[in-house]
Amino acid sequence: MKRSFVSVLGVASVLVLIGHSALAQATAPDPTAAANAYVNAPVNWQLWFPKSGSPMQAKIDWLMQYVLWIMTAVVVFTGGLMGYVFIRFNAKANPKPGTTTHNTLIEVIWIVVPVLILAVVIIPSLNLIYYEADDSNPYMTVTVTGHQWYWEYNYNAVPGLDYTSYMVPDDKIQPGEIRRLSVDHPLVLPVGEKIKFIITSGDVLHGFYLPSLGVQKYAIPGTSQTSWTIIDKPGTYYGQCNQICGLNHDAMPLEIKAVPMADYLAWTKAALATYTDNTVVQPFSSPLPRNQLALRD
Ligand SMILES: [Cu+2]
Repeated sequence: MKRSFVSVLGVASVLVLIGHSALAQATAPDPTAAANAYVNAPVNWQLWFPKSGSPMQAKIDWLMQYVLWIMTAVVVFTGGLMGYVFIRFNAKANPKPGTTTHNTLIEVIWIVVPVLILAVVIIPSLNLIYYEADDSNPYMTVTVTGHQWYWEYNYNAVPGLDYTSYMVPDDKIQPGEIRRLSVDHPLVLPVGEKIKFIITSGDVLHGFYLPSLGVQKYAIPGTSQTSWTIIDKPGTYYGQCNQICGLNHDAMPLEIKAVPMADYLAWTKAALATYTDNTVVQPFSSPLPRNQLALRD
C-alpha cells in the first residue's frame, strides 16, 4: 500500500516535471512574433512597387505616380500632334508646303509650357531629396556592412550586438520561410521610430536595398553612406543586395522583423544573452566551398 503510494507519487512528479518543461518550452516568448502578422514580400507577376511600409516609400510612390501622369500627358499630347502632322501635312495630303518659318506666340508657348512642367516636377523632387537626406535625430543607428556574401548588423547603441545574416539555403527552408529571401538572423527593428543606417562594405560594392521601406544605398568599401527609415507597422519586410557583388550576389537577401518597442527591447536582451562575447555568428558556417556554389542550381 505504502509502496504503491510512493510509486504513484514518483510517477506523478515526473509527469509534472515533463509537463512543466514542455510548458516552459511552449511559452518561451519569441520577441519577434509580432512581425509574423504582416508579411511584405514580392508576389508573382508583380508590376508596381511593393506596398509601402514607411513614410519615405509612400512619398517615393506618390512622386513616381505624379511624374508618371505628367509624362503620360506629355507623350499623349506630343504623339497626337505628330500623328496630326503625319496625316495632315504629308506630301500627298499637302503637296504645296506653306512658307511660314516663325510665329512668336507659338514659340513663347513652347518655351514657357515646358519650363512650367519642369517646375512642377522639380519642386516635389527636391523636397523629397532633402527629406531623404535628413538623417538627423534618429532613435537608433545600425551600421550595416555588406560582405561576400552576407550582411552584418552592428547596433551602435547596444555594445556587443553585432551579428551576421545569411540567406537560408534552399535545402534548409522551413514552412513559412521564403526561398531566396529568408535569412537565419533578420535585422530586428522597432516600429514608429526613426532608424538611421550607416552603410559600408567589408570587401566589394554591395547594395542595401529595401524597396518597401524606401531605402537604397550602395555599400562602398573604405567609406560609408547613410540612410534612414521609419517603419509604419509590425511586419516582415524583405530586400536584396542590388549591386552585382560576385558569384553569390543573389544569396544575400535582407530580412527585417519590425516589432513594437517593448518587443524590440526584449529582443535586444535575448540577443545579447546569445551573443555576449561579441563574436560574429555564422550558423550555417557559410560561405560554402566555392566549387559547391558554382554547381548550385
Ligand atoms: Cu552584395
